[in-house]
Amino acid sequence: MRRAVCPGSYDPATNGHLDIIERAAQLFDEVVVAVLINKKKQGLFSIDERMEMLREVTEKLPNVRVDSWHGLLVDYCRANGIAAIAKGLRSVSDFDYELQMAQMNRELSGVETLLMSNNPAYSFLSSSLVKEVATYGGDVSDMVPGVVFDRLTARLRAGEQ
Ligand code: COD
Repeated sequence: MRRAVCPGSYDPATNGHLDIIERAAQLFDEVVVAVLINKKKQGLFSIDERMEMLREVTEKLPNVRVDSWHGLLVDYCRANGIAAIAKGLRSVSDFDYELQMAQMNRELSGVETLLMSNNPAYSFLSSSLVKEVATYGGDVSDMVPGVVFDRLTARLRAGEQ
Protein backbone atom coordinates (compact mmCIF):
# COMPACT_ATOMS: atom_id res chain seq x y z
CA MET A 1 0.00 0.00 0.00
CA ARG A 2 1.33 3.47 -0.91
CA ARG A 3 0.94 5.53 2.25
CA ALA A 4 1.81 9.20 2.83
CA VAL A 5 1.63 11.61 5.71
CA CYS A 6 0.55 15.28 5.52
CA PRO A 7 2.13 16.69 8.68
CA GLY A 8 1.50 20.10 10.18
CA SER A 9 0.52 22.16 13.19
CA TYR A 10 -3.00 22.68 11.76
CA ASP A 11 -3.77 25.38 14.34
CA PRO A 12 -6.30 25.51 12.75
CA ALA A 13 -6.61 23.88 9.30
CA THR A 14 -7.16 26.31 6.42
CA ASN A 15 -8.51 25.85 2.88
CA GLY A 16 -4.86 25.71 1.76
CA HIS A 17 -4.19 22.69 3.99
CA LEU A 18 -7.34 21.00 2.76
CA ASP A 19 -6.39 21.47 -0.87
CA ILE A 20 -3.06 19.70 -0.30
CA ILE A 21 -4.70 16.87 1.68
CA GLU A 22 -7.31 16.30 -1.06
CA ARG A 23 -4.66 16.23 -3.77
CA ALA A 24 -2.41 13.88 -1.79
CA ALA A 25 -5.42 11.58 -1.31
CA GLN A 26 -5.65 11.24 -5.10
CA LEU A 27 -2.02 10.15 -5.35
CA PHE A 28 -1.71 7.69 -2.47
CA ASP A 29 -3.72 4.70 -1.27
CA GLU A 30 -3.82 6.11 2.23
CA VAL A 31 -3.04 9.56 3.62
CA VAL A 32 -2.54 10.23 7.30
CA VAL A 33 -3.03 13.84 8.36
CA ALA A 34 -0.75 14.05 11.38
CA VAL A 35 -0.92 16.90 13.89
CA LEU A 36 2.60 17.50 15.16
CA ILE A 37 4.16 19.96 17.53
CA ASN A 38 6.05 22.87 16.02
CA LYS A 39 8.01 24.21 18.98
CA LYS A 40 8.34 27.62 17.31
CA LYS A 41 4.57 28.16 17.39
CA GLN A 42 2.20 28.75 20.28
CA GLY A 43 -1.15 26.97 19.91
CA LEU A 44 -4.65 28.42 20.04
CA PHE A 45 -6.35 25.02 19.85
CA SER A 46 -5.38 21.84 21.71
CA ILE A 47 -4.09 18.89 19.70
CA ASP A 48 -7.42 17.08 20.30
CA GLU A 49 -9.40 20.07 19.03
CA ARG A 50 -7.26 20.33 15.91
CA MET A 51 -7.76 16.62 15.26
CA GLU A 52 -11.53 16.87 15.74
CA MET A 53 -11.75 19.71 13.19
CA LEU A 54 -9.53 17.82 10.74
CA ARG A 55 -11.70 14.70 11.10
CA GLU A 56 -14.80 16.73 10.28
CA VAL A 57 -13.31 18.46 7.25
CA THR A 58 -11.87 15.23 5.81
CA GLU A 59 -14.82 12.94 6.57
CA LYS A 60 -15.77 12.75 2.87
CA LEU A 61 -12.30 11.44 1.93
CA PRO A 62 -12.39 7.66 2.52
CA ASN A 63 -8.63 7.09 2.34
CA VAL A 64 -7.72 9.87 4.76
CA ARG A 65 -7.35 9.46 8.51
CA VAL A 66 -6.22 11.81 11.24
CA ASP A 67 -3.62 11.14 13.92
CA SER A 68 -1.18 13.01 16.16
CA TRP A 69 2.41 12.56 17.22
CA HIS A 70 4.75 14.04 19.79
CA GLY A 71 8.28 13.64 18.50
CA LEU A 72 10.20 13.40 15.27
CA LEU A 73 8.15 13.06 12.11
CA VAL A 74 10.52 10.42 10.77
CA ASP A 75 9.90 8.24 13.84
CA TYR A 76 6.17 8.46 13.12
CA CYS A 77 6.85 7.44 9.51
CA ARG A 78 8.96 4.46 10.59
CA ALA A 79 6.40 3.30 13.15
CA ASN A 80 3.57 3.46 10.59
CA GLY A 81 5.19 2.16 7.44
CA ILE A 82 5.02 5.55 5.70
CA ALA A 83 7.48 6.18 2.85
CA ALA A 84 6.44 9.68 1.79
CA ILE A 85 5.74 13.07 3.34
CA ALA A 86 3.37 15.24 1.27
CA LYS A 87 3.45 19.00 1.73
CA GLY A 88 2.41 22.21 -0.03
CA LEU A 89 4.64 25.03 -1.24
CA ARG A 90 3.34 28.59 -1.21
CA SER A 91 6.43 30.64 -1.89
CA VAL A 92 10.19 30.75 -2.25
CA SER A 93 10.52 31.23 1.49
CA ASP A 94 8.45 28.07 2.05
CA PHE A 95 10.76 26.32 -0.36
CA ASP A 96 13.92 27.14 1.63
CA TYR A 97 12.38 25.90 4.87
CA GLU A 98 10.70 22.85 3.35
CA LEU A 99 13.76 21.80 1.37
CA GLN A 100 15.90 21.88 4.49
CA MET A 101 13.38 19.75 6.40
CA ALA A 102 13.03 17.36 3.46
CA GLN A 103 16.79 16.87 3.32
CA MET A 104 17.03 16.39 7.08
CA ASN A 105 14.18 13.86 7.11
CA ARG A 106 15.73 11.94 4.21
CA GLU A 107 19.13 11.92 5.91
CA LEU A 108 17.59 10.66 9.17
CA SER A 109 15.42 7.93 7.72
CA GLY A 110 15.37 7.74 3.93
CA VAL A 111 11.76 8.97 3.80
CA GLU A 112 11.00 11.00 0.66
CA THR A 113 9.17 14.35 0.63
CA LEU A 114 6.73 15.33 -2.12
CA LEU A 115 6.47 19.13 -2.34
CA MET A 116 3.32 20.10 -4.23
CA SER A 117 2.89 23.59 -5.68
CA ASN A 118 -0.10 25.07 -3.97
CA ASN A 119 -3.27 26.41 -5.51
CA PRO A 120 -2.40 30.11 -6.14
CA ALA A 121 -5.78 31.07 -4.70
CA TYR A 122 -4.42 29.99 -1.29
CA SER A 123 -0.87 31.36 -1.52
CA PHE A 124 -1.46 34.03 1.09
CA LEU A 125 -3.08 31.67 3.60
CA SER A 126 -1.45 30.56 6.80
CA SER A 127 -3.01 29.51 10.11
CA SER A 128 -1.12 32.30 11.89
CA LEU A 129 -2.41 35.06 9.61
CA VAL A 130 -5.95 33.72 9.66
CA LYS A 131 -5.89 33.80 13.47
CA GLU A 132 -4.47 37.31 13.51
CA VAL A 133 -7.03 38.67 11.04
CA ALA A 134 -9.90 36.95 12.88
CA THR A 135 -8.67 38.32 16.22
CA TYR A 136 -9.14 41.87 14.95
CA GLY A 137 -12.55 41.15 13.48
CA GLY A 138 -11.53 40.54 9.85
CA ASP A 139 -13.65 38.19 7.76
CA VAL A 140 -11.90 34.84 7.27
CA SER A 141 -15.01 32.86 6.34
CA ASP A 142 -13.71 32.20 2.80
CA MET A 143 -10.29 31.07 4.05
CA VAL A 144 -11.14 28.17 6.33
CA PRO A 145 -13.69 25.34 6.24
CA GLY A 146 -17.04 26.21 7.87
CA VAL A 147 -16.47 24.03 10.92
CA VAL A 148 -13.13 25.74 11.56
CA PHE A 149 -14.68 29.19 11.11
CA ASP A 150 -17.34 28.41 13.73
CA ARG A 151 -14.80 27.07 16.24
CA LEU A 152 -12.38 29.92 15.64
CA THR A 153 -15.05 32.57 16.10
CA ALA A 154 -16.28 30.90 19.30
CA ARG A 155 -12.74 30.57 20.69
CA LEU A 156 -11.86 34.19 20.02
CA ARG A 157 -15.17 35.38 21.52
CA ALA A 158 -14.53 33.30 24.63
CA GLY A 159 -11.07 34.85 24.90
CA GLU A 160 -12.58 38.36 24.93
CA GLN A 161 -14.75 37.65 27.99
N1 COD B 1 -1.32 26.21 0.78
C1 COD B 1 -0.70 25.01 0.60
N2 COD B 1 -0.07 24.34 1.58
C2 COD B 1 -0.07 24.90 2.79
C3 COD B 1 -0.69 26.13 3.07
C4 COD B 1 -1.35 26.80 1.99
N3 COD B 1 -1.97 27.98 2.13
N4 COD B 1 -0.52 26.41 4.38
C5 COD B 1 0.20 25.40 4.87
N5 COD B 1 0.48 24.47 3.93
C6 COD B 1 1.17 23.20 4.04
C7 COD B 1 2.66 23.32 4.05
O1 COD B 1 3.14 22.25 3.30
C8 COD B 1 3.07 23.06 5.46
O2 COD B 1 4.26 22.33 5.54
C9 COD B 1 1.92 22.17 5.97
O3 COD B 1 0.79 22.59 5.23
C10 COD B 1 1.63 22.38 7.42
O4 COD B 1 1.52 23.78 7.72
P1 COD B 1 1.38 24.25 9.23
O5 COD B 1 1.63 25.71 9.28
O6 COD B 1 0.09 23.75 9.79
O7 COD B 1 2.49 23.42 9.98
P2 COD B 1 4.03 23.71 10.28
O8 COD B 1 4.71 24.37 9.14
O9 COD B 1 4.09 24.38 11.60
O10 COD B 1 4.54 22.20 10.39
C11 COD B 1 5.87 21.92 10.71
C12 COD B 1 5.97 20.49 11.22
C13 COD B 1 5.07 20.29 12.46
C14 COD B 1 5.54 19.53 10.14
C15 COD B 1 7.46 20.31 11.59
O11 COD B 1 7.83 21.28 12.56
C16 COD B 1 7.73 18.90 12.11
O12 COD B 1 7.87 17.97 11.35
N6 COD B 1 7.76 18.76 13.47
C17 COD B 1 7.96 17.49 14.13
C18 COD B 1 9.37 17.41 14.77
C19 COD B 1 10.41 17.09 13.70
O13 COD B 1 10.41 16.03 13.10
N7 COD B 1 11.32 18.05 13.50
C20 COD B 1 12.40 17.92 12.54
C21 COD B 1 11.99 18.42 11.17
S1 COD B 1 13.27 18.20 9.99
